[in-house]
Amino acid sequence: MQSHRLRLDIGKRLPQALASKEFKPFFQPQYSLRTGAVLGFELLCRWSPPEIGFVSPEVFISIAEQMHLLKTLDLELLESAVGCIRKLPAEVGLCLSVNASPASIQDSNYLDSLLELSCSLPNWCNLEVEITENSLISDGQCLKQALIRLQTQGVSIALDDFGSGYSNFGYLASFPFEKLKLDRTLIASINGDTGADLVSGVINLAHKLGLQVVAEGIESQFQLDWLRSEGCEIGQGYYLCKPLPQTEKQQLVAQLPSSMLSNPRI
Ligand code: G
Ligand code: MN
Repeated sequence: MQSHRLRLDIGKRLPQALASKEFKPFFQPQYSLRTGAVLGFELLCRWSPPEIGFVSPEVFISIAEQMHLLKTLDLELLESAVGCIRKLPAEVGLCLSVNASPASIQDSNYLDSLLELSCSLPNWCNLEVEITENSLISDGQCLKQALIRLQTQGVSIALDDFGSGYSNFGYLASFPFEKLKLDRTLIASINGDTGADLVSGVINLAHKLGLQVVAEGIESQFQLDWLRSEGCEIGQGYYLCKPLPQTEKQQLVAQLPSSMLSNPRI
């Protein structure tokens, strides 16, 4: 009952929150597990209205989707992120990863706006779109066309949360993915033998198909060392770095390229 009430409150607040730009971009660094260098950032949305407090993105994103406000939210977030990225020193080559909902991706107006924003990124920053594996089930063909259009315009595509739903190996070869992101539940499972064998197999399979592997949700040195030994190329997670707000990131930016570009834990 309480959560129903909360959803109603959030729904009422959402349009105003969007208009007054209360949704803030956060950036979680993604590191090369070979060199420790920052390769890019995943763009995450955070919202803490004063009268409600922190609202989990899972909650407000599903409400925004129901209210048909998710495309606007996604694009506004990307627009602020592009502003942040443009402040970074030009010599770094980075990737900006954004989570896109399948409904948004299949809307040609959204796709046009996304491509326009991607053109306003500095030329040393590539845009990458993350699509969750669950989204492929509903309308695969239409989504595939949209992803091919993005790819031909220079946007790379990553398959997100792999291993969290009904993972279908067929998708790996038939969609234009460049990266496979292992879901954090898979990373949490590598402490056990069965989990480790499974994840090792998935990493090998991805490599056979020419995909780079990104581990999300790395939370310990054990997981980090194991993933490096298995040849996983890219990692992100609280153990390496929490998502950074714009202001904190700007301080980090001041330290570029030396300390920010290298994670001492790797
Ligand atoms: O579905 P997707 O992978 O895009 O989700 C990203 C979410 O995961 C973000 O909300 C982010 O805060 C969270 N996250 C990032 N790193 C970690 C981590 O190491 N552990 C956990 N539990 N969550 C994480
Ligand atoms: Mn993601």
